[in-house]
Amino acid sequence: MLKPRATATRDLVSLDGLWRFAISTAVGERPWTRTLDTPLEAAVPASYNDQFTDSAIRDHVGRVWYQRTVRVPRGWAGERVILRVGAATHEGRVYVDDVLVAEHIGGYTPFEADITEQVGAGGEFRLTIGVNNELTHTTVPPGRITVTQDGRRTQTHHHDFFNYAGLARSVQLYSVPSVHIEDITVVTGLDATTGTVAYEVETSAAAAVRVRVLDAAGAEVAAADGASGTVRIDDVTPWRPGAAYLYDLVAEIVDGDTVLDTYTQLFGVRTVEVRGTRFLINGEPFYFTGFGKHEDTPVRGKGHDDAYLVHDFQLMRWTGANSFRTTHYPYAEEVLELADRQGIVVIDETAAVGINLAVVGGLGGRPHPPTYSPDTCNDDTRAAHAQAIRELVARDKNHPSVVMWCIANEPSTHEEGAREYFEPLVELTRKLDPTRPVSHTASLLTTFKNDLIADLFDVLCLNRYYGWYIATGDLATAETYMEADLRGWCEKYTKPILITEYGADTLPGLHSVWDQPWTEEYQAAYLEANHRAFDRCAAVVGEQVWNFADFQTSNGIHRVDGNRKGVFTRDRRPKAAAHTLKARWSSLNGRKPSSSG
Ligand code: GCB
Repeated sequence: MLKPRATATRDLVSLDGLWRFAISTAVGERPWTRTLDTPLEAAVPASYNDQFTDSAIRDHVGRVWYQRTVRVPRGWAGERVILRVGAATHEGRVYVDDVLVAEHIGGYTPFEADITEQVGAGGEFRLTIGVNNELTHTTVPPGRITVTQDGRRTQTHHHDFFNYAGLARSVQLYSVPSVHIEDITVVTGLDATTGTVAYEVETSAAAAVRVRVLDAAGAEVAAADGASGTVRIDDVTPWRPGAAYLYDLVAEIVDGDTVLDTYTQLFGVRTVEVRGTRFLINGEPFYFTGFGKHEDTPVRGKGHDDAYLVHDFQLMRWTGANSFRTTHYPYAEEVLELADRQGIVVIDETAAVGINLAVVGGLGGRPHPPTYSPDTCNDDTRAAHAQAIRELVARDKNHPSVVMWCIANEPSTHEEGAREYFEPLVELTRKLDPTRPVSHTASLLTTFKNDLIADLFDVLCLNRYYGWYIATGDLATAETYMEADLRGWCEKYTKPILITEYGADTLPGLHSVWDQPWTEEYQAAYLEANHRAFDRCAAVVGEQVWNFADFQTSNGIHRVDGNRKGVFTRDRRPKAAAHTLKARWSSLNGRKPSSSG
């Protein structure tokens, strides 16, 4: 799926700004058929929850309505008019005047509607988008709605981050010519100093296609005729972690000398491979340093914000991080584009977080409902999960920064049904993209002894909290537990191990001379104890701390104004641990610590 761009044959209009806004209980039936009768306006892009002071809005479970008036540019006569919603969390319905033009399930991937038949160049229309935040056992992520004694509906789910909802990404209107490019896929290879670029251009109707490859200076380095093929770039400059280099693939639909449509797809030439216990980028072993993140900022919630994006990348670079995981859902496309340009390596995750009812039983393994059953995660959940994977790969396949797919965070992997649930999803991911490794992350409840699915995946991604949820405050024990855990996996599998989460909640300003959880010193010492264990295991190919920054969660006794495992506060000030990471990571430069055993 192409990201809309203005090109010589396409125009793009942003519909961001203030929209009329109401929750469903505040307006009557079929509110899209008239001007929304509401005193409220909400900013787009942003989650709506924290924009208002009314808890009935913040905690509303169900649909909300956004509406605005849109004028189609007068020069668009004869063009196709497409409306694109960057994300409607978790389900969206789009109306142009009285007509339903699009419906989409899945809160973090874009969707579009061709509204050419409903609108006219120069004309105005009423655009209404209904967004529903409900999570059930057949959505991704899953959740459950219950009704309180006083009749309020409440939402529960098996992830800790706040269920921010609304239109958190841009809404855009764009034009394309009647015969146009619908999609482009680029797959690159490296053959010594030559880059290979296999491309495929999909068009809306049979048409003559030509492509040109331009280097970063704009010089043409390869060209071909035809909608698919392979071109070669001599003396190629590969895309490398920390040293990004991007080429343009200029695709054109031509009729003789006339260009009917043109779209430029950026790409980088790089390869990714898992060989034995190593993770190779361009044939060289890569050691991940970085974070699990969230799209989470005050007031905006999960709303995309370019200033935070720039600043977060600056802070990551400052710590010496070379990578992050899009925990726990696909991030805005702008995030991946900046990662492409800055050479930051990305593990791209679906929104399948919390396919796990064993968490209800806790670390003590108390009885809990089965995760995989007709009444819990079932065939419909898996179908929604498969669709989430399809949409993720369709959107992000061309980003050189994306080196691995992560199809689920901390699912239940030891229960009956886990293998039946995951095997087809792994197969699907490999079919959609044979070029990238596939992973999921394993929670503390998944051990090398009880796990039923690790062999299906390429990399063992472990989320481990020794010294926090286990051996709390006892870092000597934590270090031995961590090492024993790693050794267990190493003995059973010849696969790279990536520590995708480890972290400790920390209140900035709280200090102690002793190993006291919640202090800044403890967070730093916790990380160091874990690092010593990682460094003793040769199969560990990286470490991503949980979390980059403090983030908002649902209310709960484990959380003090959110999850405080951030190395930075929610307003991006460093805790002491940020300096600990900077000292370790700055010198690594993508290589494994030399002390490694
Ligand atoms: C995890 C989850 C993450 C939580 C974290 C925590 O294992 O993957 O979403 O926020 O633990 O802090 O408990």
